[in-house]
Amino acid sequence: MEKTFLMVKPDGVQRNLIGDIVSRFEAKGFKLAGAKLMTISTELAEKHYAEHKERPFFGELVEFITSGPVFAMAWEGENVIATAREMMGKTNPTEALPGTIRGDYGMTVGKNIIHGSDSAESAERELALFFKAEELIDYMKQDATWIY
Ligand code: RTP
Ligand code: MG
Repeated sequence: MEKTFLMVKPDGVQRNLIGDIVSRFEAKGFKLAGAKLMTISTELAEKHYAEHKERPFFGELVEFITSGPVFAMAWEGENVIATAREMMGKTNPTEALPGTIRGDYGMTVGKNIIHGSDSAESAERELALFFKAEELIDYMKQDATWIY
């Protein structure tokens, strides 16, 4: 089954949104495969956001994502990578639709509450950066037959 890497950013943690965000993905029918509260080192932040290294906002981005604890998560389910991105909403919260996480809670592009992998390649790379193999749990959920 497909897996993605999602992370409540430091602003989402400070604004007490971890529970709401976890609830949305649980209620949708996705399965949590791993999660931890952690502080990101500058080295990990630079690796995670390596694709943006040449962008003018790279320094601010790294500074922000390392500025406080984040809630890192691995979620599993059919088409979870693209569906989670839809549930997050557009990168800039001013363009994100109501009903999406960024649309409901975000105000600026720099503090947009949540990160989600944007492709299968990103998901694989980011899950390996943030989780050891043994931190991802493979288990059955009783409600799976009522979802699929
Ligand atoms: P993310 O990687 O954090 O899930 O966000 P995303 O895919 O929706 O957006 P991406 O293009 O990957 O950009 C990464 C993060 O950089 C910040 N950003 N700032 N100042 C700016 O113009 C600007 N553009 C992007 C955002 O916080 C974005 O989430
Ligand atoms: Mg991105």
